[in-house]
Amino acid sequence: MTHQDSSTQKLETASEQEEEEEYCCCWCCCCIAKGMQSIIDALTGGGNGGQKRREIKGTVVLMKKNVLEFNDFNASIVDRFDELFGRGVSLQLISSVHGDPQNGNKGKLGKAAYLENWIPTIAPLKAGETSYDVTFEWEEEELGIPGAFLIKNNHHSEFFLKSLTLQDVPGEGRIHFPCNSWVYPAKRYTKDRVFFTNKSYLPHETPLPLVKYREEELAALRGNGEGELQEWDRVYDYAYYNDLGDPDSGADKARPTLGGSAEYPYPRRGRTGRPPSKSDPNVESRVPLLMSLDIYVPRDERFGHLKLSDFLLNGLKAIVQVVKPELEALCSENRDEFDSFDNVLKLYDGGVKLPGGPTLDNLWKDVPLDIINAIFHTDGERILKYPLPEVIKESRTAWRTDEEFAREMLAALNPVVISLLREFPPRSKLDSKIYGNQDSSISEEHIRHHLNGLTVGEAIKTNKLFILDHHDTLMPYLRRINNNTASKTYATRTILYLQSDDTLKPLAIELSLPHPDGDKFGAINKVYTPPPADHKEGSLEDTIWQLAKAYVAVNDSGYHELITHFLHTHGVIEPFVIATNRQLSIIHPIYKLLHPHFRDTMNINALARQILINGGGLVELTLYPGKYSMEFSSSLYKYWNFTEQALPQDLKKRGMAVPDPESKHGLRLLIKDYPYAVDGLDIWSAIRNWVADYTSLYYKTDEAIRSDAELQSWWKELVEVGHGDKRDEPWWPKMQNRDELIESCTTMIWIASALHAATNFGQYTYSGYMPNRPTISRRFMPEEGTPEFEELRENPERAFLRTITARLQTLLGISLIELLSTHSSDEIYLGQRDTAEWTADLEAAAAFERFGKALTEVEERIVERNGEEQLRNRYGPVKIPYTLLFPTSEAGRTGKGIPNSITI
Ligand SMILES: *[C@@H]1O[C@H](CO)[C@@H](O)[C@H](O)[C@H]1NC(C)=O
Ligand SMILES: *[C@@H]1O[C@H](CO)[C@@H](O)[C@H](O)[C@H]1NC(C)=O
Ligand SMILES: CC(=O)N[C@H]1CO[C@H](CO)[C@@H](O)[C@@H]1O
Ligand SMILES: [Fe+2]
Repeated sequence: MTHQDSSTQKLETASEQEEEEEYCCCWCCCCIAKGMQSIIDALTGGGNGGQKRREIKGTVVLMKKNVLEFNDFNASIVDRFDELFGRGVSLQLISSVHGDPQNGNKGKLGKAAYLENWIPTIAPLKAGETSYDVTFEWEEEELGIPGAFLIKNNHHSEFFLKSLTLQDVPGEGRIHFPCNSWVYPAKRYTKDRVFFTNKSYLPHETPLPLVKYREEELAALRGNGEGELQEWDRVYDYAYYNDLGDPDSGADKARPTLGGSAEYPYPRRGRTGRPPSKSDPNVESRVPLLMSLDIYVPRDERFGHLKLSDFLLNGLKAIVQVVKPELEALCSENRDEFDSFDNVLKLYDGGVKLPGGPTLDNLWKDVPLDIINAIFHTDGERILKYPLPEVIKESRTAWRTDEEFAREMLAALNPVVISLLREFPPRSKLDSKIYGNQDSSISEEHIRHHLNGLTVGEAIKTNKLFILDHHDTLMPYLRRINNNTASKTYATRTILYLQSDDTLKPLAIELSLPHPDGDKFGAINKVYTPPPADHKEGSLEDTIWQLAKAYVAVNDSGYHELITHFLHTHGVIEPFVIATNRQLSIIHPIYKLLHPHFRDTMNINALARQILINGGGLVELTLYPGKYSMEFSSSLYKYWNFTEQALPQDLKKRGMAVPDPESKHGLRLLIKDYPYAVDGLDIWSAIRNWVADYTSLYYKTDEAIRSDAELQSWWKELVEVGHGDKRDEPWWPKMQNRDELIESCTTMIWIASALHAATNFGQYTYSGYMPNRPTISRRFMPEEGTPEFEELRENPERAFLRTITARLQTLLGISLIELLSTHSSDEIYLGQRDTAEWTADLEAAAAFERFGKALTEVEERIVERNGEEQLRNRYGPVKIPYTLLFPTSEAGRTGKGIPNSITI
């Protein structure tokens, strides 16, 4: 502790004592005393030797705790009891002009003021905000213009402080302080809570009296790295994913720690500081599942809004606590199989009757019935009803066509893997010393007659061949998955041909297994081709081809959930959330730019670690890599490249676009009707223009970037700690100029908003009907001469359904994705903010308004394109328009809408 720090502390103690003396036993006494004082002041010309003393009127907006928590009856009783005694909330303005030399030149403090008209609410459980008047005494000459304020909560329970607004500040007019923070009783903090106005300052431009407050606030948010963090803590810190397993419950529940090793690299998550497990000191103990979903996240990361918290928490709780055991009981009672597609369709017509019974009845107690009813469309009868997924709304069979199979690689949930085929046959990048020959066995003979007379060489040269390549990523895991889980699956390669109408036609599917004698013998490949054009539906050839496509879909759906969705959006963003809050002050312009894109992300990720991606969680239960799911996700982080997450870079890398100055956005798409890319580039450009406009207001030169100490610490920590396992990658931007700042912030915003939306909100649309995108395959392609092969011939539907995801996993899986595909009613979409007063800078606000307009124009273009019949990939045989990158949405499961951040 420096000398200066200790003197500061002494002074603070002194000022606290002063306040104690002023403290009155009840509100009324205070009011009377204060009123008397102002009368005396008025009579004597002010209490301070003729100083010009003014009153500044202000309004505080806050929400009380019980408004958000229906069931927290204890809190509301204590709260009301407390109000009778009139303990207060005190506020002190802080000067932005005059420092106190005796207090480290920190801005001088005004006199404490108290909330007035704190009227006990008549209906204390009603949701919403309440406003309170507050009147500050302010010695204009001595204090100048306020730039921040201190607040102390002397109540027993916390409240959510939304904002303070001052009217008629001399020389300034209106001043707004956005707060959006939970303020706990004063004893929870070592320093009083401080809030700043909505002005932005680069670090060196901060008014001197505010500098110390700025630094202290960041230090408080960084914490000291020690101890278990508590509900009221606001500390942002890093940890490995060492909380997924539960070794105390047995060796089969243990999972490797992800992050911090070359073997299992992973992005960091938020630290909770929970004690280690008993069996392994390097593994964090878990919160017992049935007790609570209360995992520490910094207080203001916890859902501060009613709708999402109710909806998501209760929804997940209901799935794990009620639906899962019910379904397990049900599926063990009956056989765990669907026998026909009709049988599957009954899910959506009649629903699933849950067995109930005394043991199960008990489970329902914890989750309010109205919530279960609302979320699972039950009606008290314990029938789970699922809405009809869009993919089978128009036609019950269109999903099985080759055109739809291929189209979903361009316009459905996982449109980010398909790439241009540059060499034939496709070669593997796996190390042949370890994996032997992993090159493809697809030959010219397999595909030649589908190329409209072109040779394979000519088709490659004219950019007509594409590939969905799920070979190299999976092969190293395949032996373990097939041997140690219930899954029986393949690594896959699918070759597609681009037809003149811009649709893709699958020409060959290769299914590969590791060699039974060992990796070094290479892969065992089998190639399947579509049945002849005159084939009969349900014929043997047709069934085999449908199964081959199903294995591809299985592979793709695992990749989608674990890599595209969780790792590439949820997982990689969390370190940005942490680094930003630790290193960029809330008054830093880049903090203001990025903060909306971090809303709720730490919280949903904490829930995910608790019940989705944990050992034995819903992800392991419903996806084919089973207990290797997160390990597999970690193995793919090795290939993650931040700069490549920029959409234009991603498209170029996959060969889906080439630079072309003549084309819109400077890129020519090789498949013109590639809905994800077409709409995505419009959104990308809108974000980039906004980021460039906004940052240019604050950084006039590249030097300004280099000399911004907070910005430099932010980036350094993000790279070296947050993504520390990849700190030595050469591609990290060095954050030395404005271009790097613009490109990096655009990429971050893109990942958190559009990329996540494109891969998240169509989940039920396409996967709600499991045969379209099965998540598990339970047996291999039947070989001729086996009973399974006979079944394939005799009863193709049953054979298909016995191969893909079983009934229990299907029901659980679609319950989950239905929840995850839904927007809560208080979602905030790209181009929107929770308050118009997020910044005091008029130019920044105007730039933001232009961003909103640009997005509205993007919406119009999307609607137009969806109306153009020749753009066949936007609808496909299933007739689902491509809306996943349509910026706004209503609440509910709409298949559109780009929330600012990853909230679900
Ligand atoms: C296959 O599984 C068995 C039993 O789970 C195990 O003993 C064996 O080591 C596994 N082999 C491979 C190659 O993973
Ligand atoms: C990372 O991505 C950038 C941009 O696409 C690319 O230029 C670079 O080669 C990539 N680096 C690696 C190591 O993959
Ligand atoms: C989980 C998953 O989807 N696995 C694989 C699907 O196929 C590709 C290509 O080999 C792999 O990279 C994925 O890992
Ligand atoms: Fe998500």
